[in-house]
Amino acid sequence: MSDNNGSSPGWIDEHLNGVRYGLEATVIAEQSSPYQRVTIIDSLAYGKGLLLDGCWMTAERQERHYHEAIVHPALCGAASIERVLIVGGGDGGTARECLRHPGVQQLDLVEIDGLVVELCQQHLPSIGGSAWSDPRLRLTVGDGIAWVAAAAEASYDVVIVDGSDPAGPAEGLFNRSFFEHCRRILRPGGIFVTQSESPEAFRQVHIDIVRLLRQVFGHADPMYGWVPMYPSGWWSWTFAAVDAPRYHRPDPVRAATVSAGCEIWSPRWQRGGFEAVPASIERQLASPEFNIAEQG
Ligand code: SPD
Repeated sequence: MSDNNGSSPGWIDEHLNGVRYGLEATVIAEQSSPYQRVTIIDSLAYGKGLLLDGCWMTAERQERHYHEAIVHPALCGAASIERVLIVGGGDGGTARECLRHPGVQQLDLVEIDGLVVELCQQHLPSIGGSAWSDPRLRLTVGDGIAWVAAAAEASYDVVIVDGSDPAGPAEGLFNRSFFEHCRRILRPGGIFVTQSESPEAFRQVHIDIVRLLRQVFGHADPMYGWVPMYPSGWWSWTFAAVDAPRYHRPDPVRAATVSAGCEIWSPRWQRGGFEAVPASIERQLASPEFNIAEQG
């Protein structure tokens, strides 16, 4: 990433595998926590934004691509949505979208890095919006992996993992043991979802996540969309359930409640996102050889 903290904008880039993804912007705050470097920028194209360890996380004028996509297929599909857990999501955007559903009675948000919450509340208040003052939100600064391991069996209707890439503090959010605990704490009819990286820029990571979730939950399907500031811009979220892939069937009343206020998500957009599995990934996920080779 460029060290651009002057008064005039310069290029700020995430570098990945020989490609850089950049915005013309000014750094307005940068601090290190025990977990990572937290950077807030002000960009010409997308407004203020957040990077963690030099990787793009969110920005005011495109965060809806990500937050609407990770929330509404789960919140519209689960049998009940009274109790919802978000692991990560310290910018507040996922919480804001969850709390647009009147059926949510308690939303636990467990973010490991208090500095992310602090800087986002200070510099990016529109992303969390009214979520930060909503009495249904219970914010805990702590380890989401330990939270999930300690949570009672069948205690959440929806579990949302809004972490960063599988390196650094988010690494433990992508393994079998974590996913098994997430399955254990889901109520019958519940839905799990995690951001599952880019089918282009993180292809193998993406495939491994989908495959592992299918093994652990029984049903798991990736939904594809776009987050223009992320590597390649092409992104995915993978939804999982034990009893049935109920994330494919949005409840019409819940969908109608939120869809008029959405910029990206609608039941139709969601159908397209689940259908848009690239042919080679569909073959790879279906291949018995691939699944045997990947086990162990
Ligand atoms: N490569 C970036 C992946 C980031 C996923 N989480 C973003 C946080 C937005 N709430």
